[in-house]
Amino acid sequence: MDINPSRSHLWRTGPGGRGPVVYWMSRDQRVRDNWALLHAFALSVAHRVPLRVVFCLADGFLGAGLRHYAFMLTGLGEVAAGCAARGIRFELLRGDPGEKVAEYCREVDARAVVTDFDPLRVKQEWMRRVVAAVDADLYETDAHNVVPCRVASHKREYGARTLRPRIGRLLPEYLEDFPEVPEHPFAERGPGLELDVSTLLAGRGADSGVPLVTDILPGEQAAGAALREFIEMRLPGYAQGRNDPNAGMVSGLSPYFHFGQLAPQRAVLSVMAARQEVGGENVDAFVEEAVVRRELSDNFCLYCPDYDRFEGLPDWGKRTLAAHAGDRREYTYDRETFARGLTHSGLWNAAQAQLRETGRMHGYMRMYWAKKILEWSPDPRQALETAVWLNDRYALDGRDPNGYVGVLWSVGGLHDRPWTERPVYGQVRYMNERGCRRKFDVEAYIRTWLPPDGPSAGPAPRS
Ligand code: FO1
Repeated sequence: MDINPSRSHLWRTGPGGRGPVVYWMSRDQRVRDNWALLHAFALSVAHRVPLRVVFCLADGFLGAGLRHYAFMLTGLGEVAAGCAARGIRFELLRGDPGEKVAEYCREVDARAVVTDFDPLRVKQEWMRRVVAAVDADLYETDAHNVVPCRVASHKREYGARTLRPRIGRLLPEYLEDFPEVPEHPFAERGPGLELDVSTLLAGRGADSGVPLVTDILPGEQAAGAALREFIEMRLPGYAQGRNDPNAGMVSGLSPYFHFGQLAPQRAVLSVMAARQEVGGENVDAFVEEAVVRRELSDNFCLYCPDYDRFEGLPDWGKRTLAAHAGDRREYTYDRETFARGLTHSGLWNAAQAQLRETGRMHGYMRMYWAKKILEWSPDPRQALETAVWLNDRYALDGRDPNGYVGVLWSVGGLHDRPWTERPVYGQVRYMNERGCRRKFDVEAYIRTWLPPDGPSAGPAPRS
């Protein structure tokens, strides 16, 4: 089982102990198609020791709520079973990962440690603390990107235009199929760890304003089924239908990508295999989203620590928004009003209802939704904070590089270019309801998400 070594970054070397190799799972919460797990598996076999998989449950991860933990923990239950079936022990730790994972590695006298790559500040900080505390080799393996983020570019890229050719050149080397994870030769038997999801969730405050998501199933199996369903039903019209929120032509895969229950690389391999049936333009459109756009998001978050703040905007975006910060706003709302969908716009309130009720929103609507927050907030800095807060609170795939970049693109022109100057937006690309009406049946969308007899607004959120 040879894993391309350039998928891993060796953060430290050390003698290591006489215990197992530890894979500290965090972003890529799956057994199959996981380069970090495969790398740890290969290391453990080479050292003739068992493999352990640990996940540390951090309380209050960036404000995540019951909706997110329920989806994630159910998926982890499947990971625990998948590990046990291969003679690999899965352990669930709780608390501050920077401390608990280091403690665990010392307790089991880890031979070496592998963790998966995640560009978010909090994750990089956790990893640095484990690197400092554990005297063993520690590898960070990029299991999320097809072309490893640290290989694709060593600096913040200006946009898709500058990253795309670099990805294109490297794709043939990295877009390979995954080896299966076999039974471990140094298997550890014992009672498989049963994740008691309901007990684990009981500890969290139920949040009336953010209902559980029930219309999609979490976990690796469900993710595989969602991918097959997408390829059969929606990929054939993907390139066209991508901008029609009523057509439902979304891949619907982003929650599975976010929690690592599906590898973007698996999705790309499967979509490319269907090229004959579904047509090249649809495959290319999907690859652009799942590879170029997604890797550009990781690139931005890795090389720009202000990825979720006004400071992270391109200079032209900051300048133009500041120049128009004093423009008169026709409407201004605070974030509770936005959260409850109580603006003057039925279309915007419908989009917020879709996000609040389902934890997902169509890509095209997300752009319109965020841009109106810019237009109807007192100032651009508050607009950005509101959009990030709403997205992290309600979107199943919030707290993700893709989400932060999407918001900064919409509100401040990140990875976009200057457009015709206008009030409030300055040269940030403008979108409005009339543009939506040209693209899709707005009335149908509003009827779907704001049914005349349904509740007009969600309950007041506890901020
Ligand atoms: N990663 C962890 O290692 N431990 C957690 O407890 C954890 C909770 C969590 C809750 C919501 C959410 O959206 C993400 C969460 N993550 C957690 C991180 C997640 O796995 C991804 O790594 C990042 O959010 C995407 O970069």
